[in-house]
Amino acid sequence: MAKKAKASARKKAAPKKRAATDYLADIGEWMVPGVHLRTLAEKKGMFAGAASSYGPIQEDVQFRETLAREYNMFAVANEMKCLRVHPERGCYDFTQSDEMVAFARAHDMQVHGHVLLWHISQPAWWTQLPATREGLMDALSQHIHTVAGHFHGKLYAWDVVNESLEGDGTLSPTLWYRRIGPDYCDHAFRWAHEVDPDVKLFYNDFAAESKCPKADGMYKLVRGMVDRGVPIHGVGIQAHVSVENAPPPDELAANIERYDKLGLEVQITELTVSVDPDNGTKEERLSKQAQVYYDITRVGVEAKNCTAVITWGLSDKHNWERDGERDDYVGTLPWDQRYRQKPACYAMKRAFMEG
Ligand code: 9MR
Repeated sequence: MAKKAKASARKKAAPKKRAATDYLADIGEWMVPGVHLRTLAEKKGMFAGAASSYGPIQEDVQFRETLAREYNMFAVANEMKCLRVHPERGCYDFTQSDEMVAFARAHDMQVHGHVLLWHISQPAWWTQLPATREGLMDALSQHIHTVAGHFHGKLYAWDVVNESLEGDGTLSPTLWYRRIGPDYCDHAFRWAHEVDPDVKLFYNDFAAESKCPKADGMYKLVRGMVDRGVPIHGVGIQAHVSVENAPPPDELAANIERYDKLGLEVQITELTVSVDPDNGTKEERLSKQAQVYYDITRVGVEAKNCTAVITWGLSDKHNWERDGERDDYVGTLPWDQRYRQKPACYAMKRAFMEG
């Protein structure tokens, strides 16, 4: 994968708004065999990624084929979480996560690992540890050393710490924060780096796309780590957004750019775009959704330090945000329930081409 070496020479114009109906009118233009997301992303020195859990890859041939054909990065949605790989203290199970990494390697996809430290999807044994700082430090370092060590050399990136911030930008009062103190993130990154010095280590969070206290809190947290010499290499901006409250492209661009000044990579790690089901006809909603996919992807393509745009899922058939069985259902992902490209998918492709 070529780095985005020529990116700085590219024009940094703000994305221009496309007319909302363009995608529907222009779909035919994109029906060209061989124009896959991964091909377009590779031309920009980037990754087009999708996250999945084990089930769809195992059971759904169409899912598997679309993933392998269209994407050059794969994010493991659930199977590297502590609950899955480390359900009892000292008992690890990498069966599913290993199969998923093997699938990605067989199809020439890089893997974005998720996640070493998150207060959700934790097994109960963490709360039963002796209530000392040392006890928790010991358990946490063993977990990170074992899991990051197991995947040594096999991943492009790890989300080391996920969603540790409150809406006001301060650290949440999680178990780690209360028992270890605010430097628990530093330790987590250092432990991961000790066992896999080549994997890129990311801090990942949501609702930190545009100008807001949480985005500033995330920047402050990350800048502090850089200043202290903590081995952090990137920031994941999740981008679970809605049409009605989409991040202004200029704010997202400025947010990504400030991490470049710290020497850090950024990835859009969990992109989904929901749309109010009562907000217009199905066609209008698909079109508005496509505009947001376009805007976010284009900002990523134009930012010299953004290396991936990853959607949290691929097809609305396996959509974690599914909202019932309405006939005019518009899911949040780029492919519909029958693996047809939605306007959102064409919009991502256009953004990779035009950015
Ligand atoms: O999509 C994931 C869902 O299947 C899991 O049940 C849930 C809890 O582990 O996590 C979801 O993924 C989340 C991700 O790990 C972190 N960012 C928000 C994602 C959506 O909730």
